[in-house]
Amino acid sequence: GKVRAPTHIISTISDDRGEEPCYAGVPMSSIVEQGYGVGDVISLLWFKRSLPRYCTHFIEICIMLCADHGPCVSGAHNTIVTARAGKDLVSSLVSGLLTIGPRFGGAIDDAARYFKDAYDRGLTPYEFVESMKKKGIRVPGIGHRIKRGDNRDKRVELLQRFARTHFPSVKYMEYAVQVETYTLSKANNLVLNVDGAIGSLFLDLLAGSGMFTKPEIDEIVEIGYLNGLFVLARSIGLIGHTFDQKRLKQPLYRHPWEDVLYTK
Ligand code: Q5B
Repeated sequence: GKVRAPTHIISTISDDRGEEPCYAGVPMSSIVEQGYGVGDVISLLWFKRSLPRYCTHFIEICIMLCADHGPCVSGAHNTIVTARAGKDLVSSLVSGLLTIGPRFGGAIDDAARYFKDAYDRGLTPYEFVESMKKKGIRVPGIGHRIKRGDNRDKRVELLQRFARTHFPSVKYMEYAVQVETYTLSKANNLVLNVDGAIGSLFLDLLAGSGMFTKPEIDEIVEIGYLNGLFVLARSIGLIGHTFDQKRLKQPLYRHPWEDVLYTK
């Protein structure tokens, strides 16, 4: 019979060998002609399936509202400094992207992991938060540099409103809100932030849509897909900041001496 030489790469998400590229088996002509959006393309290439419209709409809302948060956040600051050093688009972009991590924008996966574990084990918010404190771990998805209990993050409210209207269940989000109620009783800056809102709501999307088996959900949470949403979204803003600095012909950035505490 036929003997197939062993391959060096296995790929399951896309195929460009035919007349047109296919994403998870869906040809590009269907994607264009049937009016697919970015949320549908993410569903195909990340999750290898078409998701219901409310899910793809939710993904698109996450992308839109994480696209930028002004010039002062870590990522935009790095991108601006890099662009002003005369570097190219890709260098400026990755310089900003490299700041995304556990403190800034990259807490979505850990928020999902910890909220899921705590909810599934039936921990009360008090037990969850205090157990994290004992371990010396900050609760991912909680806390913000400028948002407060009396100045909530509008993005979080928008996500919550959408999910309460369109999702079959928001049990993980409601748990995250209960955690926030407890953390806010400790300090006014310990709000549910955008990472925590997306992390908890994506758990609800995975569990409530009926599109994923339990082992698939566990694998998605374990591998950590969700920081990808912030990385993808914020790239839009970081590219914008690069163009902005170049358009403004901004000179090399040098931080002012007055803003440094020189000490021994
Ligand atoms: N404390 C975000 O901290 C921040 C605590 C906590 C328990 C917590 C912090 C944190 C978890 C990671 C997370 C995503 C570093 C944030 C984002 C995107 C963004 C950004 C933008 C955008 C802020 C003061 C006291 C201390 C701490 C305690 C703080 N957080 N305790 N669990 N989670 N969160 N990141 O203000 O007793 O005085 O020692 O790590 O979810 O990145 O817009 O800027 O779109 O770009 O620096 O929105 O919360 O506060 O470090 O001075 O802490 O609160 O232990 O207690 P801060 P600190 P104590 S969204």
